[in-house]
Order: sequence, then C-alpha cells, then structure tokens
Amino acid sequence: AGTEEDQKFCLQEVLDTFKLCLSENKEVYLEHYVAGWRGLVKFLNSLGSVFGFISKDAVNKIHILVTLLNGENGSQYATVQSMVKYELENDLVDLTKRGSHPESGCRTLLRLHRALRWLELFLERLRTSSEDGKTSVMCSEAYNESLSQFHPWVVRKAAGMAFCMLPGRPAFFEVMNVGPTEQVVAKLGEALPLISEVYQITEELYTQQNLMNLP
Ligand code: 1PX
Repeated sequence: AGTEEDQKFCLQEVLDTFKLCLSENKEVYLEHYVAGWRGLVKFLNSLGSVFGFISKDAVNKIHILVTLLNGENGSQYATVQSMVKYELENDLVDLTKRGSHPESGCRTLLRLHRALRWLELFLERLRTSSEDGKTSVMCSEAYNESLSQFHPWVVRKAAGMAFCMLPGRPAFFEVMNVGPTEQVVAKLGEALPLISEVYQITEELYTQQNLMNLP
C-alpha cells in the first residue's frame, strides 16, 4: 500500500469532492475544496516531472490551508465564508502589501481560486474538443484567458513550455481513468457546473469583501 499521492488519479473522485464542497446554504467547505485540489495535483503528478514546479506550488498552498484547518482555530476555517470573516475580523490578512501575514488563508485561497478559473476554462475546452484537439493549445488558451495575468513573465514562459509537454487528448483522457471518451465527456459535463458554482460563490464573496487583489 502506498501513500495517497501514489494512488491512481480518478476524475470521479475529484468530481465527488467538488460535489461535497457546497453546503446547503451555499457555503464552500474548505476541507473538500482542498481535497479537490489534492486530487488534481495527483493528476498533474501522473503527467510527469516537467509539471513539478506547478504541483509544488499547489501543494505548498494546500499545505498552508490544511495547517490552518488543523490548527488551534481550525473551526473558524470550516468554510471559505467563515475563514474570510474570521481572518478579516482579527486582522490576519495583509490587505495592500505583504507584511506580517504573508500566508493568510484568504490570500492563499485566492491563488487557488484564480487557478480554478483556469481549470474551468480548460475542462470546458477538453469537453467540447474534437478527437484531434491539442491539449497543449486548449491549456494555454485557458491559461492566457485567466491565470496568466497574475503571473510574471518568467512563470508564464515556464508554464508555456510545460504545456507543450502535455500528452495528446487520447492519452489525457486515459489518465482520467473514467473509461471511454464518451464517458469522460459526460463526466466533464457533470463536473463543470459544480466547479463553476464553487468558483462563482467564492468570486462573489471575494469581490464583495474587496479581496480580489490580496498581495
Ligand atoms: C482533470 C484534469 C485536470 C488537470 C488538473 C491539473 C491541476 C493543475 C493544478 C495547478 C495549480 C496551480 C496553482 C497555481 C497558483 C499560483 O498561481 N501561484 C503563483 C502565485 O503564488 P504566490 O504565492 O507567489 O502569490 C505562483 O507564482 C505559481 C508558480 C507556479 C506556476 C503556476 C503555473 C500555473 C499553470 C496552471 C496550469 C496547470 C497545467 C496543468 C496541465 C494539465
């Protein structure tokens, strides 16, 4: 038996965690949000070491949030909503420039939130692509429309180079581990509205609280 990270990725699992993310009153459970990202990182790792610098950053951010969740004030971190409230009320967020709280839950989650938009755009392209669609093109288009604006030139360059190493659509679907193409497409169709809703709710909360530009 290996560790959780060694186990084979399965899109179904990620789908399940994103399903669990939303509470009845549309709050986002941090535990499941983080678990969703864990699953995605597992996928990324199975694509090879060229993506290591990306998964490393994601793992680092997941780790920051898990530490907060398991910490002394963990109960305040049950949902993204309660986290935002708690950290703001207790001055635990650097709002305009990096200072004494460089690793707040709010700024850390914002990075993953921005990446979630990339994921949404990328998966939508994958879902609607034809058999000869190029994953590297879908990936870079999605990136250029979303995350890239928050990254300096070097990161954009490195990301662009990594995208070129992505396997083709058939191999990509294979790694998703949900069966034949039609089934992958159906699963993606199921996953996307969930991911999109989680994204939307977080986006509204962050906009409302003026947290979209946390350093
Ligand atoms: C079912 C298939 C889905 C594929 C799943 C792939 C999961 C990818 C996970 C990517 C997570 C990336 C998080 C990036 C967060 C970020 O923007 N960090 C930057 C800012 O952080 P800071 O603390 O400095 O303010 C940081 O500088 C990032 C550095 C690493 C490079 C990030 C490149 C992101 C490219 C995203 C696309 C992933 C391509 C995967 C191909 C399948």
